[in-house]
Amino acid sequence: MNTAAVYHRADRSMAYAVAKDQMQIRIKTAKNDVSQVKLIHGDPYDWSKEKWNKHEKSMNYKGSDQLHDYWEVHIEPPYHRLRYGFILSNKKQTVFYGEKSFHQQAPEDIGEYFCLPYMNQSDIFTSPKWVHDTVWYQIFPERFANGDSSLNPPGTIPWAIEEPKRDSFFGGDLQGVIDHLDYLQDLGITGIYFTPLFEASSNHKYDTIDYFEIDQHFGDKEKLKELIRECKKRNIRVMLDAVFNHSGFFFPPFQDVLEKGENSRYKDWFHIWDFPVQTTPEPNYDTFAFTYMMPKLNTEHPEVKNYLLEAARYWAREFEIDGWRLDVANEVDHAFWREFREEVKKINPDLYILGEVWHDSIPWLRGDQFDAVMNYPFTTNALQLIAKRTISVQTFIENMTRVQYMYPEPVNKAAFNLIGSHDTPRILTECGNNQQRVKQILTVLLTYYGTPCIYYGDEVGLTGGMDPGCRKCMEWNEENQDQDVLNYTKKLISLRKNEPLLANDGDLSFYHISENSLVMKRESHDEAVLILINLSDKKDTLKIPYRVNKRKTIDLMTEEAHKWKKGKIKLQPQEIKMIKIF
Ligand code: ARE
Repeated sequence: MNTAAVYHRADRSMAYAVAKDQMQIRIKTAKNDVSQVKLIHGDPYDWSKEKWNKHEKSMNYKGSDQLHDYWEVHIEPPYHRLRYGFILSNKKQTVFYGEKSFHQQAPEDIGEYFCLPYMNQSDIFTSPKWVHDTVWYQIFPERFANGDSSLNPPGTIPWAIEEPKRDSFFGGDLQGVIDHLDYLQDLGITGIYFTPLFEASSNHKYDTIDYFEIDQHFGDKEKLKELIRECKKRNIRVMLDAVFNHSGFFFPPFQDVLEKGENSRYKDWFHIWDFPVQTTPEPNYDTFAFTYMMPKLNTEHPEVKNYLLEAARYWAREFEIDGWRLDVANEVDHAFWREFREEVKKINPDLYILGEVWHDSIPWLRGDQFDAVMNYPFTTNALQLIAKRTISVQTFIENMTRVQYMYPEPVNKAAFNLIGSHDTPRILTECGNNQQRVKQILTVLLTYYGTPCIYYGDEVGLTGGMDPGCRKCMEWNEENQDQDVLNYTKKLISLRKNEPLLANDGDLSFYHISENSLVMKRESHDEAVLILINLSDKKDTLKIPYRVNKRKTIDLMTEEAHKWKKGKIKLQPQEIKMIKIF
């Protein structure tokens, strides 16, 4: 047995409470090495002089990535505490694996076992329940709709008459969003994520000048209140974008430092290397990336922290927003985010805290900082398999399984899944203008667990490369909209809303039974939905290893009974099927 590949740690990703009396324990072993894993567990205080009163429970094989098999088990320790170890077996040997080492058999010394000392309610990772049922729509306000031309910035270009450049303005504003809320309600989305709305000089507003003011070209606070009111009428939640890692160049405190240098009362609000401050040939202060126009804020400074936390509280309290998306969240200190969470949850315990982190984000997802992160690993893998065809079905399954087991299940079920954003090329462009591939990738997005987000315009076939290409004006002329993809998107959102298994009631796993077709399974108790996508230009017949005899099955796309032929499903080239078994 490859014991070097066996890994477990009693931390928040492999051993955690999902409820006061429900523990989830995971372990990973070398791929195809171990045939059985048993959890051996007992109460830390329930052992007699002779021997510890131990119990055994088989663990379930859940899936594999390139190197490991993943095993999982739920247990309900009566006294919310636990000592435990693992009995691993394959054809050749059986070993015990505990906190200290391997043994030929389960040791008597309780100190050899992993320990979960007590499951306190406040240590249990929770995210707002409403998020699990939300379908998001991301709006880049400058490009969604121009509802009030009196607000147009100087040099505003007529809507959509040309490709956006880095410094283009087309006059999108909040009134334009209000004017199209019926369109969004008809689409079926139930949450809007706005990129920044606050006063800033650029068209993207990530260069904040005033954290307490709506950008004059988007509208004003009354207009935002009207928008949020109109959204609430339509059961649409609203999430704003907080840019706390850096300010804009024209943020008055930074301007004060530029003017007064070391004599400025704000000199410690930023990471200035030395004075006088210079911006060329390179800035002599920390910035976002290498952009001198975005000086990094010193969020460890009490005045900066209090200023930004007041902004976070203000918009949550006065405008009853439902969520904060946190820009460049991974570069702000953890202490700031812990206090941020405390403060905003005091105002609204159900406020969704979404961090923008493009890499392994477990340091922010232990329950004390973010509720979720933007799931860019999902984005990358979905695009590579379906849009670009640069990875195989097997690699996709292995990559997604790896991501699944990097995080506790409650984290996966609140993950913000996206296939495109204002920072990535448009999915239709990534799919080589292949409409069927867009439908396939939208299917994966809207049947995956977590909370899905559609980037404005993807539903009507907007194209575009990297920023600024991916920020074209929304297409409102129906003749130029891809009505087929629009209707398909509506259908998927409706299916997700009406079939809880497709949202977050069901576990998620993959069947690797074909290299041409992706097969996902959403399952809860004795019901399941199979999502089958034939990625090839050939027919594909799939033998489904799921007990279907004497079960009702329905094709969710056609709403007709599905006739199995000896447990096989035939897919036409590029066909998408969703079969419910109940
Ligand atoms: C734009 C261009 C730049 C150009 C710059 C010049 O994209 O190429 O150099 O203009 O001014 C905002 C604007 C952007 C602007 C940027 C800088 O929206 O249009 O850039 O400001 O002025 C990383 C960060 C991630 C960040 C992305 C952009 O980790 O946090 O880079 N995303 C947020 C917002 C952006 C915003 C900013 C940050 C700044 O969502 O919209 O940009 O507030 C890999 C890496 C990621 C990397 C990702 C994208 O996957 O793992 O870390 O994200 O690529 O590059």
